Amino acid sequence: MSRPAPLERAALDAARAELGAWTVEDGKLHRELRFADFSEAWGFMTRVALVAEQLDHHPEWSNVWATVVIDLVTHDANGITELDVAFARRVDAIASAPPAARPGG
Ligand code: H2B
Repeated sequence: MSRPAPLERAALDAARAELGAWTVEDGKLHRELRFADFSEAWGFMTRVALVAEQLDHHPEWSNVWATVVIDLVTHDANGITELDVAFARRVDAIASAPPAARPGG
């Protein structure tokens, strides 16, 4: 599949204005999310992982208990592309959805 080119400065500024929870760190879209506990953080990551497979676009991310840190960059393009912006929108939608019910909880 062909990959888009890195965003021009104006397009990147527009994306940052739209994606209020994200910053640009080290040439990557960056967001840190804090959940109530590990279970909610992991549930979120599971949903995001399914999107990553669906889009064939994968985050650099880490999890420490209730915190998830995400960095988005298109490795094939060596920069931030429309794919990263689209992925960030999906992350935001998942993050703002109510957490799933827990068995026994
Ligand atoms: N994810 C990200 N973030 N950047 C890529 O360049 C990328 C990817 N490339 N996921 C994909 C997989 C590529 O390796 C496969 C072969 O399509």
